Amino acid sequence: MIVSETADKIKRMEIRGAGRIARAAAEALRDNALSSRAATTESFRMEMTQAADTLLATRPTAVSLPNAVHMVMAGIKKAFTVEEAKAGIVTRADEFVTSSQHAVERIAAFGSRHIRDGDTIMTHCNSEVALACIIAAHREGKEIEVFATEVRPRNQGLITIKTLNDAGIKTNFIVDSAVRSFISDIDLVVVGADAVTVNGAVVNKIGTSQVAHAAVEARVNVMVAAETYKFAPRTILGELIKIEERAGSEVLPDEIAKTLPNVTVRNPAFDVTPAEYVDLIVTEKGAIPPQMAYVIIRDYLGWEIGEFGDPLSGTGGLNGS
Ligand code: RUB
Repeated sequence: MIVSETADKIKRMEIRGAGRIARAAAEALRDNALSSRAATTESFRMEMTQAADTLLATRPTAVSLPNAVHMVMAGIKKAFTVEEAKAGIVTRADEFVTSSQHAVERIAAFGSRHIRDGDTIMTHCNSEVALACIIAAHREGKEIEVFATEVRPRNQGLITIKTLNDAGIKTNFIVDSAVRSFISDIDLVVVGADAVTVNGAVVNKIGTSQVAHAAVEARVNVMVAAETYKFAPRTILGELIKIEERAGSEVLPDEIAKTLPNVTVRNPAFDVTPAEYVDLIVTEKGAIPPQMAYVIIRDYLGWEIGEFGDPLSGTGGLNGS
């Protein structure tokens, strides 16, 4: 798919969820490299940087996107010829997509161990990797039941209940504001992440922090499923994760909003759950307490991932090699 098409789909949320966004961006960079007619490495580099910038400008919160882009773009770094540069991008992109898919499978295997036979689970939004943990537990023969939230305003909960239904899992569908009413029926909260900061805070769909808060109050454990490429090296430097604020029309139709001149609709897409509300983050490298997020960034992503600015400055590789 050409870069502008992928970028549009990410912006419109036709491609959504942090993992899928990252893989789509890697694939778009690979296709861009393959179709390039650049005659010199310099012009190829410029073309690819423009493509990377277009993808990076789509949605600001999911750190998987810049991490994936930087890992792929690092393929150009040591290239002398256009052919080498193209091969570098293609190899890195394919590696990223494959390792991302393997990461989801490994997390499902690790995460399902924390789900017990008879557990009732609550999930919020639509996370591929959180659902993979739940489905793996079900396939292992554990009898589980799920409460899935609606997820206003974009209703990602509808995708979640379809997936759970298709997997044959007993599921309850609730409005977001019913979370606290049902939390005492829940044994474990399982959610995904768009970003994990160095201090173990988890950025995920708006409302996640309310779910986690209700869980903590009710002494229910909170498990976050997140691939290592969702951890954010730049937060080491004190940088904050930008929370995307989307159009108010997603919440209230413009025709109604314009009749209410004193009302401003606010529509942040994500929120921050502090580390203290999270019991466990399951990554493909193993399950860690959120306080160990620093170790994941240091040992598996590396400081030079390039997420600090220039997309060409990264070393890339899921192990930072
Ligand atoms: C999606 C969302 C998901 C994370 C993790 O938000 O918050 O929980 O991205 O998803 P949006 P995954 O719908 O706005 O993209 O596990 O699939 O990467």
